Amino acid sequence: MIHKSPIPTASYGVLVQDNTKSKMDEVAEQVRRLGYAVLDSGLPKAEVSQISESFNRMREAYVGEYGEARLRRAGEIHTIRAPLTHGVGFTSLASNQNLLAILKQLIVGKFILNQQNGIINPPGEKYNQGAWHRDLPYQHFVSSSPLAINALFCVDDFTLENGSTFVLPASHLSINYPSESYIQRNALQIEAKAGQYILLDCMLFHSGGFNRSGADRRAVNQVYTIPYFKQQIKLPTLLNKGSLSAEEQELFGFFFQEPTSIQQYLDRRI
Ligand SMILES: O=C(O)CCC(=O)C(=O)O
Repeated sequence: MIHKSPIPTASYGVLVQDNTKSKMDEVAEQVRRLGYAVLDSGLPKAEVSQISESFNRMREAYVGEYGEARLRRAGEIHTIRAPLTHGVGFTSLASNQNLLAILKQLIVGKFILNQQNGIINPPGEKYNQGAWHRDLPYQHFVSSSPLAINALFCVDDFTLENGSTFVLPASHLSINYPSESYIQRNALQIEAKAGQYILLDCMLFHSGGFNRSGADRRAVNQVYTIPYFKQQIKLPTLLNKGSLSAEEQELFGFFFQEPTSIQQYLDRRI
């Protein structure tokens, strides 16, 4: 951002101030205040390329399995549900250590992965994420700390041309969806590199942009919530528990499934 004069450093009348000691603290503070920030995954370039290749293979297999016509009818042709249940590479995007460190700062207490989706923003075409929404849709409230965070992993660079994500800064702190004129005056488009996460407080209004480039713009979102929220798809029934660490089992919801009987509830209490 360009300023006409230096940003003042002095203040008065201040009794309480936030402090940051690291880059991670800065990211967390920005998510709390503005509702969005960009976070480095720390993944080497070679791994990001592998994810990019796996993404295309997974997409082909997914469309093969569920059928293009059916996915189009369901408005799902640009989405791949639950990539981590399809095989290689995508579990680690959901349990990335930089990401978990930030989530621990942002969400008070325990959290689980509510959903993971491959998202394709196709060139020159509308798609299902290209409209303003909250990731807790139909919800109108403010909370003092986030109940849900979306971490959108950029498989490709997110650029102004290929429809990188628009946000309405700080809109997670207001109940209503703002007026048309407010949106036009205050929307910002975020740029990020392949291998970075765009973090969004799930109550922040955001929208994918129109892709004017010649290529797909791909991403994998992971939405984390406090465990009181239902998962989009019951992940523990689709994952091999034995292949996951204890931390991943907790993260993917294995310990938070609702008991199916009073007996099971009582057994768990003991
Ligand atoms: O595709 C995008 O830029 C936005 C994705 C999105 O809206 C979401 O993950 O909820």
